[in-house]
Amino acid sequence: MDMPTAPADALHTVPAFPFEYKLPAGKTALVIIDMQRDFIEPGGFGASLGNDVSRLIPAIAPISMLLEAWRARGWPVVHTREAHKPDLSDCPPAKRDRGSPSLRIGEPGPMGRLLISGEPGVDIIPELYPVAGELVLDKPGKGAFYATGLGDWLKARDITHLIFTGVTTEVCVQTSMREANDRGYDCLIVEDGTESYFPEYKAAALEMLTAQGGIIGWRCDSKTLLASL
Ligand code: TIU
Repeated sequence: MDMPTAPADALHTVPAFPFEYKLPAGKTALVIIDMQRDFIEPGGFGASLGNDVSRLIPAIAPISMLLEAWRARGWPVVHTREAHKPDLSDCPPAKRDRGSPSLRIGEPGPMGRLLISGEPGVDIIPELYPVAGELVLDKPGKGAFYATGLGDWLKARDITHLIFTGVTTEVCVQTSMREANDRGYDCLIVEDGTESYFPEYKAAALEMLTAQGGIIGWRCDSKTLLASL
C-alpha cells in the first residue's frame, strides 16, 4: 500500500535559529547555488583566484541528502551556475579585470574556458547532477535573481519559501539569499550545506544573515531540517 502523503499545504515546523521556521510542503524550493566544477575542482575559477578548493567538499554530502528528500517528495529544486556567454557580453569589465587571478573569466583552463556556459567547468558536479524537472539556471552575477528568469519561475509555481545551500557562503549564497528576502521569500540557509574558502567568512555570513531576529532569514543544519520534514 502507498504511504499517505501530506497535503500540499501542510506546514512543517523546523526548529531553526533564531526561531521556528514554518516550511510549507510543495511551496518550498531547495536552491543549490553554484555547485559546479569551476568552484570545487582544481584548475577552475575558484582555484584561479588562489583558493584551496578542497574546503568546499564537506557541503556535498548534506546537499545530496536534502536533494534526495526533495526529489522523494516531488518538491521544486533549483540549481544555479555562475556562467557567462561565450562572447562575454554579459560579463562587466569590473568583474573580469579585477585582481590578478592566474586565469581570467573566459580564458582556457583544464576544464575549458573559465565560467563560460557550456564548458565542462561550468557543469554541476556529478554527485548533485540535476534530473529532469529541476530548474538549471545560468546566472551572470553573484545573485541568482539578477538577469535570470528565477523570479518568474518561482512565481509561476506559487513558491514562497527557499532553502539555500551551495557555494560560497559569503559570495553567491549570501547575495542570492539577500535578493530573495527583498523579494518577499522566507529563506533558510543550511549551515552544513554551504561552504566557503574562508571558514571565518562562512561563520560571519551565517551570523549576520540571521542576526537581529532573522534580518535576512533563518538557519539550521541539514539533520534538523530533514528530521522535521
Ligand atoms: N569567489 C567566491 O568565493 N565565489 C564566487 O566567485 N562565486 C560564487 O560564490 N559562486
